[in-house]
Amino acid sequence: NKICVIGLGYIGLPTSGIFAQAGYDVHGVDVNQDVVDTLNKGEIHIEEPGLPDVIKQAVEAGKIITDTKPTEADVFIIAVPTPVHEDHTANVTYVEQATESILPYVKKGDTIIVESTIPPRTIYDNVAPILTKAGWDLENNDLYLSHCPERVIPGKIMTELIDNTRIVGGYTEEAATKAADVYRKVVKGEIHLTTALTAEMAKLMENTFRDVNIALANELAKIADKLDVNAHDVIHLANMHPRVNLHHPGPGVGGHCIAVDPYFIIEKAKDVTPLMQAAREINDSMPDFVVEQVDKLTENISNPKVAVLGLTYKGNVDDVRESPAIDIVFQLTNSNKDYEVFCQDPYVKDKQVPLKLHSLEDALENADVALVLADHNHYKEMDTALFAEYMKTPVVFDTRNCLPEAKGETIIYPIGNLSG
Ligand code: SAJ
Repeated sequence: NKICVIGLGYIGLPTSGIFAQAGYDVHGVDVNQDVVDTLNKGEIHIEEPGLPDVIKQAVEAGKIITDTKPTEADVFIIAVPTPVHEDHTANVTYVEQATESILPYVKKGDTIIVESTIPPRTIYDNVAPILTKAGWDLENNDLYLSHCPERVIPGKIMTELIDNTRIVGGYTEEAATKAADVYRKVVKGEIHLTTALTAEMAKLMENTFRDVNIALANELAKIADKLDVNAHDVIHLANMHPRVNLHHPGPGVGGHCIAVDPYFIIEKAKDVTPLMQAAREINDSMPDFVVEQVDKLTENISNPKVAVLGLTYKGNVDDVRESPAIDIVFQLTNSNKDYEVFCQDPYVKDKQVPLKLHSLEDALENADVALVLADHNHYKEMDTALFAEYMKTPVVFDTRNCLPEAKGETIIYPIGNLSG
């Protein structure tokens, strides 16, 4: 059995690894020659716990071969990105190009699965027409086309790929059955069969649910600032109710999923999505709110030195894409308050960001304020005595509510309430 995986990023590469482990011959495809060369050496170009060993073993055993072009296979999995245009509409070009790229290689009876996150109706309106134009009769299952959205969380991809439930949305019922058979070989979680359109919407609603709930928590942080109440105490107590699960406020929603996916619904239903649109605005406004709070904390200080701890979009990952922390750093450095900003992040390497990175001690040394923007375990387990030891004034603004209790003279402010 042969699988051809198109797109070897955060989803395609782990998926290739897991199918190779299950005994499949995997032909991985990436348009980037450097990625192909790296993988054929048994090395990897992304960071994800557990992934390097799986890929190394599979490449050494000849179970994964990588190329810039697809090849004949029984199953094709498309896992390419769907970025957004400036106007927030989805760019499905890569999905369309990936579909076109397999046309010379597909044969009757093959299974084609799109895992990329796509706006509702993309399978029917964009992907299927490419295949039907090439002469394949999808209604009669010449090819089995389906959408099986990925739902794994960065940092835990290798376990979630196996344990999570999967939604398998077929172009036809038979297509869903075929795709489910493919995943049954590797997935321990339940597999639910539905239509391609329902699968598209279910995936998008999962991330939208989270975006809207985070917006509610962020709005609470702003209310807390106005009414002088601690938002985290409110959340902690409200969540003791059996049917309440308030999310956590923070410096904004980053990453390439939650901050993007609601737009895929909004673009198809602009008039009836005021809640989703407001949630996006609220979450996008958080970097401004954080900068305003830093302004307040440094009100009487000229040329304040700010130590920024954490640049990634969330804790314990190395991903800085769409990270609100980067936005905050640039707002501070470009502000007319002459901030001196020293950034530190245990996961981020110099070449990933157009910023100079420092050690924790150098960042804190003589700083007026420390600003925590990612909830890395390093900070959760940090000795808070370090703040008083290195900083000029041990004032800490923990936008993630992740630090242990303050020791000595250190004051730790939560997001939304500068009176603590
Ligand atoms: N965040 C908050 N407050 C919270 C929770 C999260 O501010 O209470 C922030 C995070 O710090 C981060 C952003 O939201 O900046 C998103 O982080 P996340 O951990 O919620 O999600 P992602 O983007 O890493 O992964 C999500 C997951 N979706 C859901 O949990 C519904 C994952 O399962 C999906 O596979 C992934 O999107 C995707 O690829 O779509």
